[in-house]
Amino acid sequence: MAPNIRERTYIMIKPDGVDRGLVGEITARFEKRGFKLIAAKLISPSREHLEKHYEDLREKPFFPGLITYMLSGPVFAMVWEGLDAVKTGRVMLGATNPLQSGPGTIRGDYALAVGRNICHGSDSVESAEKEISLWFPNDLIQYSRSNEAKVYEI
Ligand code: IDP
Ligand code: MG
Repeated sequence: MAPNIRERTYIMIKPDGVDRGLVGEITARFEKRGFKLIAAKLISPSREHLEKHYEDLREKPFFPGLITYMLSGPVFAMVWEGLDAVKTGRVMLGATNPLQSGPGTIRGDYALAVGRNICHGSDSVESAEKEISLWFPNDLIQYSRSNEAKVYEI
């Protein structure tokens, strides 16, 4: 099967990342790696919206604190497309606990606490699809890039 260069992932800069001025830095990493930007917006989501986004974690003891943290300011929501975007996005983010994230990863370079780990990335293609439709319910724009044959062997 041909490699899927159209896989999409949902990446979000959390309120601490926005507040610390890391939007450009984090966005630049995905751009420079070769991923294609599909959508981006700065948004202040409601509590209900965040509870839906994190619904799988509802029973966790840290859930209330997580929602309070996520409500502390706007988030920068993005969709990125490219080869192995979901898995590679997670590798670029680093481990959930920044102390276990290697240098060179976003969390490994800019964060120290699990509850202030500055970014989110979908953990599977299935959750990426759910998250993209939750955060970007309207049709996403379509465009082609001139550099695709420089990024991929096509
Ligand atoms: P992920 O963001 O790496 O996918 P998840 O397990 O999905 O990690 O958890 C969602 C978010 O919840 C984490 O990014 C982190 O902000 C927060 N979180 C996870 N585990 C803990 C914890 O033990 N204490 C506090 N916050 C946590
Ligand atoms: Mg997760």
